[in-house]
Amino acid sequence: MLDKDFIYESPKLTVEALKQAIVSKLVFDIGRSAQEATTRDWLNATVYAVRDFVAEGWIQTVNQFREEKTRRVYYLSMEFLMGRVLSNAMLSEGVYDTAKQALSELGLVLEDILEKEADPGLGNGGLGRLAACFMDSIATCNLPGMGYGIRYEYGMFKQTIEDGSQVEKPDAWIAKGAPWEFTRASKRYRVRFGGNLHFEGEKCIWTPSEEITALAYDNIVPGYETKSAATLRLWTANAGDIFNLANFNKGDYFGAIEERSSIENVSRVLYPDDSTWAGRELRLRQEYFLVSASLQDIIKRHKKFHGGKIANLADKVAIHLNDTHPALAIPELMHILVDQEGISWKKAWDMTRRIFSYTCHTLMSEALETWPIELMAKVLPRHLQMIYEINAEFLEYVRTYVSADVDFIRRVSLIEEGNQRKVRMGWLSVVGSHKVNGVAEIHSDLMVSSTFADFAKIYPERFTNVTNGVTPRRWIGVANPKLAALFDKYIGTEWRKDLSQLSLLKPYIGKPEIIGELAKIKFANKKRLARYVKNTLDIEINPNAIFDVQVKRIHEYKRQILNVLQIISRYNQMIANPEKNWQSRVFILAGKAASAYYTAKQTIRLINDIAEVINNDERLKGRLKVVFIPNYSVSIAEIIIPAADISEQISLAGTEASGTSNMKFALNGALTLGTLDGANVEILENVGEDNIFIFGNTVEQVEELRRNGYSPVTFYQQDEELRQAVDQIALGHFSPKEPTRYQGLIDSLRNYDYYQSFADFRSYADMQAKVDEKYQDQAAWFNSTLENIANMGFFSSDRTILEYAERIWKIKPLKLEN
Ligand code: B1N
Repeated sequence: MLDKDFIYESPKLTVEALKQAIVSKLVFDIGRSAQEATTRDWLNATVYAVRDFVAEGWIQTVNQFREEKTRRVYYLSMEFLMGRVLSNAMLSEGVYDTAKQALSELGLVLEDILEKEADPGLGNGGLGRLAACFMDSIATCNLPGMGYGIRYEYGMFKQTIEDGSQVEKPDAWIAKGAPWEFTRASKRYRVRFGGNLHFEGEKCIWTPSEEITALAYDNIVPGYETKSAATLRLWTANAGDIFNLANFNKGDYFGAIEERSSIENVSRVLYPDDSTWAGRELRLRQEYFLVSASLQDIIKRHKKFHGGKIANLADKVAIHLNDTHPALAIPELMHILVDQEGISWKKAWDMTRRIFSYTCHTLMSEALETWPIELMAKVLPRHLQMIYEINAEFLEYVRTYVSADVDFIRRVSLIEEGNQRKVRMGWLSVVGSHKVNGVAEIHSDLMVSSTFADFAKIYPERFTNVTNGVTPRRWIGVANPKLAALFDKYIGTEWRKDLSQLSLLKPYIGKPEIIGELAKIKFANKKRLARYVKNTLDIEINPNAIFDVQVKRIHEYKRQILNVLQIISRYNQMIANPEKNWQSRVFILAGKAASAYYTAKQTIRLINDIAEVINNDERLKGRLKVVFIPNYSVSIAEIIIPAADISEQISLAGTEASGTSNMKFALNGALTLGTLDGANVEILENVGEDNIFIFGNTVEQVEELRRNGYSPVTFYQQDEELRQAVDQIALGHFSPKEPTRYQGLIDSLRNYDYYQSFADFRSYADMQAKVDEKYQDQAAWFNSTLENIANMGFFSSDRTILEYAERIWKIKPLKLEN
């Protein structure tokens, strides 16, 4: 028996010790000899060895939280886009070089092994990656917090390009083995759906008709240079031994088994929609599955720590909703408190509102979740009933204290009336939370002046801003080791945990030595990307050209099409004036389109079509290239972002809530070419207008154009270069085998252009010319790069998470025992 106070002290990890650990894992855990082991076997053996090392601090953190009975936060998210784990974990634990040496002595190359690791794509884009950066920051800042999500068997699809078009392939990431996770066989909860309700007096009794088991898988998220580690708990649906008894009794063996597989569908696949919303029954089930399993787990843990008491739940627990996707947690908690714990409605509602907070990530109307009443009545009858009750009480409050105006009441009701009545999940999230935040200043301002304007009247103190951030450990440490080494040399190593220290680089601005080193690092990273492009696409790109990069989900509001129009116009000018001293450029684009999003898929095809024509036009002498890199993902971002000179952030003002790639690029020394949208506005404030290329209409100008009846065709007629580019696409210049391929796309632009690409075209093209000009003066360029880096400290996700901790969750970093 171990003494309760026994703390395991690991010996200093030497190369020899790690070597032995890896070989021992290989033989005893994987069952292979060194002679027969594949690279994947070595990867798994290395993971197991490093995992042991991380697990030790993790167990200690978990115990300490338990003993201190501290208030903690639970981050509920349908997406966690964690990326590969091994190199980040080794850097966090300070064993990267040790591992490299140990593997080398075993005759292996660490980089080859790292390349074998699966990149779990359990998220779509910015929202999921933000959740991953937050987990990293929670761990590094020693915050008492834990993430809850779904362990999708198939994450984001793999994108391949066939004949220029996107083709989706399933990503069976678990099939290759998931060596990082711990299966928690004892953590299983029943999640119930369907059935009906009856009342016994005041009491509402729900008799569900279906049941699924949720099984827990834990992922350790190591903190940087701290023993602390956070837990990300992901749920898998398991039919267990629960079958539809009625079917069995009817002798319907097959029906009972069939049901089992339909039940397990709940955690089968991630919905590939970003900033839009697919109102399908399976998605509703997924959302409830996450919520129900997580709340049961949270409450069970709370009771265990607090002598079975639930009355103090709101003092000890904060739950955060990552967008409205887990908003069913609000009626679910009410259901638990009122129906199961017998707490009065009033008390339960008060607790619920103190517990929840909610982040709104988009104002795009097509992303706002609303569930049809009939669907909710079928899948979650008790929750619908709860929502009705919450709504009745809320509307009564509004009528009494805010406004009795019928129109106002209709607008704020949690139930949308009309042909089909629907539950408004955004409204529910606002009403059930004590704080609601947007993700960049401009977005938070728009949130209270547009989408939530009525609610800002009802609850003015509820709305706030917390600007997004990114973790420097992954986005510099892992992705750009050369830049990390440069920082270490000039300002020491603390920037990894306190990014504001990047400002210590300011005295070096204008100093040729550091400028030269920065240029060298950028060049090396560009060569690394050029190698990747050569290997995957067999396209040669010149690392002396400007690498101009737009990588993100393909979406009309992000305006990849504006980039395409500008590339075509540049191409035309180069052909028209071949003798001019053109600055070489490589336009690099990447990103996935939702599988049902036709226009986005057409955009990918168009990019590949223009790439085909441009890359093969010898008149350009290689001075212009266009590359679409397939399957954009966290691991590919790690190669692309450090190699960029220009970061394209060109969404229509007022549409991109924040953006986070804009932050990653600027931190890695790319200059932003962007609109006054999302966090671009704050990047401008931090880096200064001489070090960023801002163009395009402001939110006010965009709105004015809309009000006055925006007419894209006017811009088209007035701008010859724009007109030529548009006409070429329309007439099949880039799709000679199918000249009408882009007819629909172009008609829609000429007639509607909802995201006003035509209106911003001229200022965009002019700003691109300024980019060329500035690049001529390499010293000035890299000085701006350094100005960017030195002023980007604000954009660490550590700053973001500490703001949430202090202002929203009211939790404190833990002082760790040694
Ligand atoms: O969230 C990011 C922001 O930086 C981006 O600007 C924003 O577009 C992104 C439905 C979404 N908003 N909404 C989503 C994702 C999946 C889904 O099913 C909506 N993603 C964002 C982080 O704040």
